[in-house]
Amino acid sequence: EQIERTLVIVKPDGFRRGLTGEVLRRIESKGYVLADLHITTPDRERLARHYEEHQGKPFYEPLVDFMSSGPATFVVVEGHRCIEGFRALAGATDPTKALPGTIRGDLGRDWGEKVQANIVHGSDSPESAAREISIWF
Ligand code: YYY
Ligand code: MG
Repeated sequence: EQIERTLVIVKPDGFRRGLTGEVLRRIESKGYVLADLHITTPDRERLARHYEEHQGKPFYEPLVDFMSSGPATFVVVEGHRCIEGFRALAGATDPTKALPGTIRGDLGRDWGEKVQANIVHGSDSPESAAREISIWF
C-alpha cells in the first residue's frame, strides 16, 4: 500500500493566533508524520498558482490578500490515506459550520470578514497534493 503525502498550511490567522503548535500536535496525535516544514510569508505569484481553481470567484482576491498578510507554516504530511484523513481533521471550510472535534470547529470562527479565515489548508486529492507540494517545496 502506498504512503500518501499531502500539503498542509497553517494559514496566517493560525500563525498570528499562536495555533501552529496545536495544529501540528493534532496531526502527530492522529499518527501522521511531519516530513518537511517551513515558515514563510506566501508571495502572490505562488498563491495564484496554488489557488488557480478559484481565480475569478468573489472570494479570490480577499483570499490572496489574506494569505499574503503574514507568515504561514507549510507542512508536508505523510501517512496512509492522509489526504482524506487531514481533510477530516480540518473540518468543513466554513468554521462556523465545522463540527466540534475538528481543527476549524474547535479553533475557528467567523470574524465578519469577506474571506473565511479557517486556520488550515489541506490538499483535496493526490493530484492537488503533488501539484501544491511542488509549488511550495
Ligand atoms: O479546500 P477548502 O480550504 O476547504 O475550501 P476551498 O473551497 O478550496 O476554498 C479555498 C479557501 O477559500 C477556503 O479555505 C477559504 C476561502 N473561501 C472563502 O473565503 N469563501 C468561500 N465561499 C469559499 C472559500
Ligand atoms: Mg480546497
